[in-house]
Amino acid sequence: MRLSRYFMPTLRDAPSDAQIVSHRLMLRAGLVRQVAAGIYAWLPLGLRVLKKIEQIVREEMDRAGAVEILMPTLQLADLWRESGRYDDYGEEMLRIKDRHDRDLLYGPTAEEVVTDIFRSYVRSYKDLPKNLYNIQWKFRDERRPRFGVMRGREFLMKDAYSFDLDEAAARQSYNRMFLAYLNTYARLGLKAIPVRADTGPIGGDLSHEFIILADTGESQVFAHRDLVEMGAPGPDLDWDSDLQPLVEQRTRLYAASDEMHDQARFEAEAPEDKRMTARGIEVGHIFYFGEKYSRPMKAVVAGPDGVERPVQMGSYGVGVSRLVGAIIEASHDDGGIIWPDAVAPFGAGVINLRPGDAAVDAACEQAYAALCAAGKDPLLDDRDERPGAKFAAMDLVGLPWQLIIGPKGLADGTVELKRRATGERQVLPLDAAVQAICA
Ligand code: 5CA
Repeated sequence: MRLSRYFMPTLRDAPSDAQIVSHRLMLRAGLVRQVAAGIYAWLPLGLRVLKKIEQIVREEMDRAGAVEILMPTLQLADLWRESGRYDDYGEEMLRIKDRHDRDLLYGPTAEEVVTDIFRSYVRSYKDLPKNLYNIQWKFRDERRPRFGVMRGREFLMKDAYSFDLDEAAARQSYNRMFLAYLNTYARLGLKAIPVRADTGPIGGDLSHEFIILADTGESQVFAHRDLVEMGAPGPDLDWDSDLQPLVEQRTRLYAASDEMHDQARFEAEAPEDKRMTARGIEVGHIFYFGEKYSRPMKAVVAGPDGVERPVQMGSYGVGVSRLVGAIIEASHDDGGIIWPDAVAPFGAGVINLRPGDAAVDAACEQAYAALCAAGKDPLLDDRDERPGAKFAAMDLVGLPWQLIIGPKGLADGTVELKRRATGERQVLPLDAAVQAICA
């Protein structure tokens, strides 16, 4: 992409109401634009990051055996009356009437819709297990939308729903999602801690939140330090094997968010030097709730004995749009964002220090073509701007590599290559610089 033709409206200063660094940087780097309180338009750079996160989440869901569908944002109130949640949900639910005076709502989650889909087609244990997920916008009329996309009213969520014949099978489905989440966050360059959690309005009795550590996080976490150091299981899991030992390894050590915290247990289970208390951002939440929806909504399956019973369900959410902010909270410096390679909006920035200079233009075009051919998706800053402004913009938007090409270096046959994360700079021939980016 050539910046002269792109739309990347960077700002020198962030609006003063942006309280946390990720929100300020998202506005300054031109990732999003607020349309109404807690409702954002995604600008080209932000959309690229959102799509990359979405794709990683999708690949890890698919790997763990979940199947993608797409449910609508608008739902019928009648389905929620069946589950009994229509009246319980309260003011967070955005309620709408259509021209026929039917009650609709903008879905805050989709247990009812997916249960209705399931019960329409599946009747037998032979079709189980099933896990259906979608990546779709949700709306919750939060009392205090804040921190930009981190606590929005409209936000993008990946929500998966598992269906099993009995509790043991449902536990296996839960474990699959538990481990798939750890792999997902690891690919996003994040260290997420699974903590025991309250189930809230989703209901049920087994639940974990996935929290990444950040000082600005809304959640308080209490955890055994060894858990923080424990890695993700990795993609080469046999997803059909017994996953309980891997999950137990990660749930044995104390970890809880504020609502579930028990100080006496924490002190008994973690020696003092291993006790970590920190703030964090909830980037995922998984629930096992058994028959909470299947029983009232009559989603039943026949077992091998021919007897029908309510299907056992769980639901599994990832805050896809929240992750954009969360990743920035975890990875930035005074100059701006530092994108992990996996989600960077472009693989490298090429800075033309003197547009109009034939030799510099030619070298930039050569680098741009080579990086395109290698699939590195470069962003070429070919604008007629001062070098200082170009450096600042490139640091702000945080692409992993900067390839800086100017007349002085070219006279010696060299360009400059900067790694955004470390600030490390190398002076080397153009080909070698392109190779280093592609390595
Ligand atoms: N039905 C379940 C799981 S599918 C559910 O709705 N879970 S949830 O309420 O915990 O939401 C899932 C994830 O969405 C949260 O972990 C969080 O990362 C994200 N999320 C929730 N509310 C917001 C919000 N207001 N803005 C941005 N992200 C949010």
